[in-house]
Order: sequence, then C-alpha cells, then structure tokens
Amino acid sequence: MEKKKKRNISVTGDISFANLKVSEPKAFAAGMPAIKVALEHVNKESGLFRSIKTLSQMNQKEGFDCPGCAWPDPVKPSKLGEYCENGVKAIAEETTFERVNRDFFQKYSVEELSTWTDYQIGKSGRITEPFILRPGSIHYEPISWENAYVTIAEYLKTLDNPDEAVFYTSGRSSNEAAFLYGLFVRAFGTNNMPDCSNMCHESSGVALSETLGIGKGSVVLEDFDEAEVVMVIGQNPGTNHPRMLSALQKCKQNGGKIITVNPLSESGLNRFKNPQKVSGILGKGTILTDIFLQVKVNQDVPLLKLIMKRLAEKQKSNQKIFDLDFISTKTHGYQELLVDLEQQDELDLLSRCGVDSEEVDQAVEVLAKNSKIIICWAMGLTQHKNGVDNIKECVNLLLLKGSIGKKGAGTCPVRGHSNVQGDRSVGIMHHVSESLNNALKDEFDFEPPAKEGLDTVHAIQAMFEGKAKIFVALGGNFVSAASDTAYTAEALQRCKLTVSVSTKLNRTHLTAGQTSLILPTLGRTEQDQGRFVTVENSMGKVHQSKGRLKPASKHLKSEPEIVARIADAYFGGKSTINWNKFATNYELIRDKIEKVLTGYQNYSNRSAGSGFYLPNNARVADFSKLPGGKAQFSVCKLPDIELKADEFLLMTVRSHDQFNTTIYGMDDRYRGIYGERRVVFMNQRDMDGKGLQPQQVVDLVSNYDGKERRAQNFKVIPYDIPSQNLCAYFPETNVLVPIDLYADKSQTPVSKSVVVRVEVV
Ligand SMILES: Nc1nc2c(c(=O)[nH]1)N[C@H]1C(S)=C(S)[C@@H](COP(=O)(O)OP(=O)(O)OC[C@H]3O[C@@H](n4cnc5c(=O)[nH]c(N)nc54)[C@H](O)[C@@H]3O)O[C@H]1N2
Ligand SMILES: Nc1nc2c(c(=O)[nH]1)N[C@H]1C(S)=C(S)[C@@H](COP(=O)(O)OP(=O)(O)OC[C@H]3O[C@@H](n4cnc5c(=O)[nH]c(N)nc54)[C@H](O)[C@@H]3O)O[C@H]1N2
Ligand SMILES: [Mo]
Repeated sequence: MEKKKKRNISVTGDISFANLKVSEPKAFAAGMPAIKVALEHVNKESGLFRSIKTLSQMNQKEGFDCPGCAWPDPVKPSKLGEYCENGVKAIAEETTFERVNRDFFQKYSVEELSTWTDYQIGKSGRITEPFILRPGSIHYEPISWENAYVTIAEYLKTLDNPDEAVFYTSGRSSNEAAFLYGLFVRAFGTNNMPDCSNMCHESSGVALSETLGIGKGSVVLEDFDEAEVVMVIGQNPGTNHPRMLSALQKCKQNGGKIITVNPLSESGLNRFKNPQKVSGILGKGTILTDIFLQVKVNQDVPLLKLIMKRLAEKQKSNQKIFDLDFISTKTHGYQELLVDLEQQDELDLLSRCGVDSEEVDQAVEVLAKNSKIIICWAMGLTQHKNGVDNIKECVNLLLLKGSIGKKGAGTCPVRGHSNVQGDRSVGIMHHVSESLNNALKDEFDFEPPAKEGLDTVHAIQAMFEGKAKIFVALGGNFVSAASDTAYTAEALQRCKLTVSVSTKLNRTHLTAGQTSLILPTLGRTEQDQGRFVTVENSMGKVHQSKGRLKPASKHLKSEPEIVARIADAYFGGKSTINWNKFATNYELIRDKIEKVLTGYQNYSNRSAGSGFYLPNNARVADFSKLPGGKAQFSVCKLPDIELKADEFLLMTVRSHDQFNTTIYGMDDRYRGIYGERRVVFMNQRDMDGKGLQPQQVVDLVSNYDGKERRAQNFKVIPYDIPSQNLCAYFPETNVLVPIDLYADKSQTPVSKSVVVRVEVV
C-alpha cells in the first residue's frame, strides 16, 4: 500500500485550564447529594423518563448488569433499584441522545478532534454506523458492515505471520463475545491477546495463583456480614465501587471493624449515608473506618511486615494469635516467613511506611483478637513495580490468621470492569493454557497456537517496532488507558490497520493506523433481539444480562455477531467452525463454553436468576494443585524506589466523575475539586519547601532512563497526603508512565508509583 503523509494528531488534546473551584474534602459519601448529582447526569444526557425506566432494571434479575464496576449484586436486590451514583452516570453516558454520525465526521477531521479534551470527545455521543478512515485521509467515512468485515479479513491475510496481529479486549464484553473472540484469535493462529487486566489486576492474578492456586478472590458477598475485620487497602470504593459501602456498612452493623490503608483519607471510607435507605438520606450515616493507616505510596510491604512482626511477637507469649492448626495442615513456608519478620528492623519499617507506631498497634490489637478477616484491595496495590509482592504480603497475613477457606474471611481483589473477570475465565489471555488448548482442539478440531502471546506493554512495543501491524480492540480506549501516551500513540499510528469495536468515540479512534475502522456496537442497556448474554462478577458468580432499551441506532450490531462475521469473512468457509451460526445464536456459544471449560454445566439455565458460582478452590481451602498440596507463604523484598531530594512519587488515580478514560464530568466532589482535572495534590510542607502557592501552575516531569516525559499545566492543591507523594488523575498523567517500567511478573504499568519532579512554569 502506498505510504501517505502522516496525520497531525495531538496526543493530549487541549491542556488549557477550565474553571477550578476548590472546597474542603467531603465528610461523608453518598446520601442526598449522590442522588441529586446522579439525576443531574441522567437528565442532561438522556432525559429523565427514559432513565428512570432504565435504572429500575439495573442489576435486577430480569434486567441488565450495570456497565460500571464488577461489585456483586445482593441475592435480594433493593426494590428502589440496585445502583449507585456512578452506575447511574455510566448509564447516562451510554443512553445519551448525542450521536457521532456521518455529519459529525464530515464536519470534524480526526486532526481537529484530537485537539479536544477527552471529556469533549466522549461527550460527542454514540457512534451510529461503521466508519472507515482511509490511508492519508483525515475524515472518517461510512462503510457498510459487509465491506468492513471484508477489509479486516483482507488485511489479516496480508500478514506474514499471525503474530503480527494484536487483539485487545476491554472488560465490558460479555462471556459470549469474549469466548468467541478468543476462539477466533486462536483459530487465526496467535495468542496476542492483551487485555485491560494487564493494566489492572494482573498482579493480583499472579500473586493469588502462586500462593492460593487461583487467580481470583475467595470471598462471596455474604462473607461481609460475618467478617470480624475488613481491611481495605489501596482502594477507593466510595468512588469506584460505591455499592461496596453497603456491604461495609452491614459488616459494621454486625460488629465488624474496618481498617483502611491508604495515602489519602478517602471520604467514601469515612462516613457513608446509604442512598437506598431513608435513614441514609436523612440520618447521620455510618462511620466506616475504625483505624486509618496513612501509608506512604508503595510502602504497604513495610507496613504489612511491621504488623505481622508485631503479631509474631505476641504469638510468642500467646499461642492463639496465629492459627497454628491451619498453618501446619494447609500451608508451606511459615518458618521462612517468621525468620524474615525476625530480621526486619522495626524502626526502618516504621520510617518507610510513615505510619504512627501507636496506630499500627491499634491495627495489630484488632487483628490479634479476631480470625475472620477479609482483605480488599484494588489499584493502590497492583500498579507498582512490586505489585505482586504487595498482594503476597496480604495473603501472608490471611494465612497466618487462618483466614482463607472459611466463612467471613478471605481475599477480595475488587475488580474493575464489570466483566473483566468473566473475560479471563472464558479464555481472554496472552498466556497459554494447555488444558484450554486441548479442550479447544477436541471440540473444534484445530491446533491452537502454543506460543505465549503479547501482553499490553509488549504489544505496544511490538507495534512501535513494526513487528505487529494490525491492532483490533474489542472495546476500551487503548491509547488513553495504556502507559506512555506519546509512545503508544506512535505505535498505533504505525499499524497498517487499527479496528475498534466501540460504543462511543474515544482517542484511540484518532491515533489511528494507516487504515482505521470503527465498528459500533450495542451497549449493555440495549435490546439485542430478545437475546441475553452472561457476565461474571468480582466474586466469581455468573449471571445473565439483558438489555431493554431501543438501540442508539438501527445499524448497531452485537459484539458476538461482529466477531463471528469477521471470523467468517477471514475463513471464507474454510474452517472447522461454522462462525455464522454463532452470530445469531448465543445458546450455541454457551453450549461450547460448557463443553470446553469446567464449572459451566447447564450454563444457560443456571445463569438465570441470581446466577451460579464458578468453582473456587481457595474458598474451600483446597490447595492440592499447589506444590506439596499447600498454600504458600512468601518472603517478599522491601520496595526499592529511592527518591532524590527533589523527586516525588506520583500516584495516578480516578476522580469521582470518570470511568477510566471516559470523563463523565469535571468534578471530584469527595476531594473538594470542581470544574478542573489538571490538578496535583501535594503536601503543604512540600509546597512550602518549594515555595509553591495553592493553585500555582506546574509541570510534572519524569526523567526515567535519561528520557524526559512531561505532563504540562497542573494546578497545585494543598492536600492531606504524605510528604514526597503526589496524586493526580489519569489519563492526563499517562504521558509520564514509562512504557518499560512495569511490575515484576505481572507486567502491569507502574501507574501508582511514577517518579517525577515538579517544575514551576
Ligand atoms: N466510577 C468508577 N468506577 C470504577 C472505575 C472508574 O474509573 N470510575 N474504574 C473501574 C476499574 S477498571 C477499576 S480497576 C477500579 C479501580 O478502583 P480503585 O483502585 O479504587 O481506583 P483508583 O482511583 O486507581 O484508586 C486507587 C486508590 O489507591 C490508593 N493508593 C494509591 N497508591 C497506593 C499505595 O501505594 N498504597 C495504598 N495502600 N494505597 C494506594 C489511592 O489513594 C486511591 O484511594 O474501579 C472500577 N470502578
Ligand atoms: N495512569 C493510569 N492508567 C491506567 C489506570 C490507572 O489507574 N492509572 N488504570 C488502568 C485500568 S485498572 C484499566 S482497567 C484500564 C482501562 O482500559 P480500557 O478498558 O481500555 O478503557 P476504558 O476507558 O474503560 O474504555 C472506554 C471505552 O470503551 C468503549 N465501550 C464502552 N462500553 C462498551 C461496550 O459495551 N462494548 C464495547 N465494545 N465498547 C465499549 C467506549 O468506546 C469507551 O470509549 O486503564 C488502565 N490505565
Ligand atoms: Mo481496571
């Protein structure tokens, strides 16, 4: 294909300031303001009447699964509706009246659109029909579905090797779509299946598989009713999993204690007013956190070691602190762990984690007395160089207390995307699973590839280096979600073809390959010819989801259909699989899942109602598949980031008004920020040291490996955050995260520990 002039695409969009207003962080989460804000969002996007109809069906047995987070629904959903402020915003975003249609693309070129903010791009609305951006062109044009499928098939056939294509998945796809996609990609001949998990809970998956023999959490929702202690580490549920606050509230009401470990005192974990109860709207609410340990960024390992060291000392005089019976029958490596704890220097651990000794003692007291402990965590633990060790240290604590495999206790990695866990379960992964390959071979009569595929980071590098030439995305917004935005944008633009199956316009459509296709798909809320799909929540329960609303455009296709038609166009009848049958009949897909994977017997029937749990060995304390048939204690190293005097450790987090790269609004209400996202939270002493005034404008600069990466234009906000730590929002700060800086073993970008300097502009 002839080489055309490169498009002039802005990677960051407009970085000028909006209209910042700052107030004190909020004293409580949810309550009346949450209802008010939620209604404002639906009203603005899609009109009140339609939305109330939509909301009443959310997370109900006959309705659709919330496209927000993966927190499970109670067996008896609230009659008021099972939703939260941010779930409502997710729906408002999907049911918007705005449209990205032919006129839109005629009016705006990709060059112009790329200068918009992510907020503006997202707000342009739902994509109405397939579009193509041809080599050298800067305007997307309509293309028929048929021609789109054929174009993809033809490009795929030009490759010398199947490993020159990359197939990304974001965690909103249903089990049916994901299974079919994985099947097609393997039949095509590669395991290049990076997914959003690589940037998310991969560290949890690796740590939990190695220690407990399953890469998923062990608790179920009802365990929160019985737990004596819940630790919430590196997670901001008030914003990202608001319905979890009800579970924490119930735990408190039953006498449980909550220990929070976080560099920030997040409002959602302080006081909660349950918006689904009258008392929650009118009353004072419930204080959730009993003990707050304000750890420094990435110093959780020292803190956990300190807690365990003090517990081990108590154990010497009182043999009942640890569950010795469980330890001796179920675990391996206890003595090695004790030796490691013995060798640690108390003062060193204290100064590293930055927590008061007395506060650590309060946590130790509570943990010593109780044995039904749940540890919840999210991105605050996974997105560090030592992300895997962070989680192994949590597992150590649970194993010491015998808090695995019994009621009211266990591991709770709180998942992000609503079906990210399900996608993995049905085969989306770059790793090779011999058992899955064998089952696929038996069922479909082809030889699945046995070579490990590329994960997110390595797929980007392969595209940058020209080793991968085609990028296909089932959902997501790859360029904004991944690290090192400028590098990733260049990598995508070097591709011959990029394809996005999407609901809404995003930056990845603009940092397009020479040819680019946008294939518009149905959202969760929309009718799919009466068909339902299935999803798996954060606790391993699989259930149905059925959209009810009229689709945003009559030209939209479902994800399973799009995948099946691409596969059919590529194989052109020369396949052992009849792809077109799957396009319209999801029962057939579920039949195949049932045959190929374990735990899905009688799949369709059992997924009705509140659904069914997949098998989980950790839940029943069965560690027979692990070395010696035992759960494994781990000896973890201390984190080794050393900051120079003028350096800071930056964590990149979500505001209250975003879902990953989708920006719902410009506020971060709980942290007291309104109208602006280009802010950086900083300790007052650090500001004084640098002579910075509130709202002074700075650049954040990373000098990793001799290369300068710069995020421009941030207003400094004095905030209660440990010294030498900073906090700012993603995706604006992803330009700072070096592509080759990722967690050991899980290869998750280090989005929560970016070393930066602060430069006054
Ligand atoms: N409304 C909404 N819901 C969402 C999402 C969203 O964007 N919006 N995203 C979804 C997805 S995909 C995911 S993965 C989850 C993410 O859910 P979270 O992990 O809660 O999201 P983050 O905003 O990244 O917050 C990380 C928290 O970890 C803390 N933290 C950062 N570094 C450290 C550290 O070193 N140690 C400790 N102990 N804490 C630290 C931060 O202060 C912050 O409170 O939410 C899901 N749900
Ligand atoms: N710096 C930094 N970077 C991060 C993180 C961080 O904490 N800090 N978090 C990381 C995490 S945890 C994650 S999970 C990733 C998220 O990475 P992604 O999953 O790639 O990103 P999203 O922003 O969730 O994707 C949003 C897009 O998905 C499309 N979409 C929405 N609904 C549907 C649907 O039903 N079907 C289809 N086909 N498309 C749909 C829309 O077009 C929308 O623009 O980002 C990661 N990046
Ligand atoms: Mo995530």
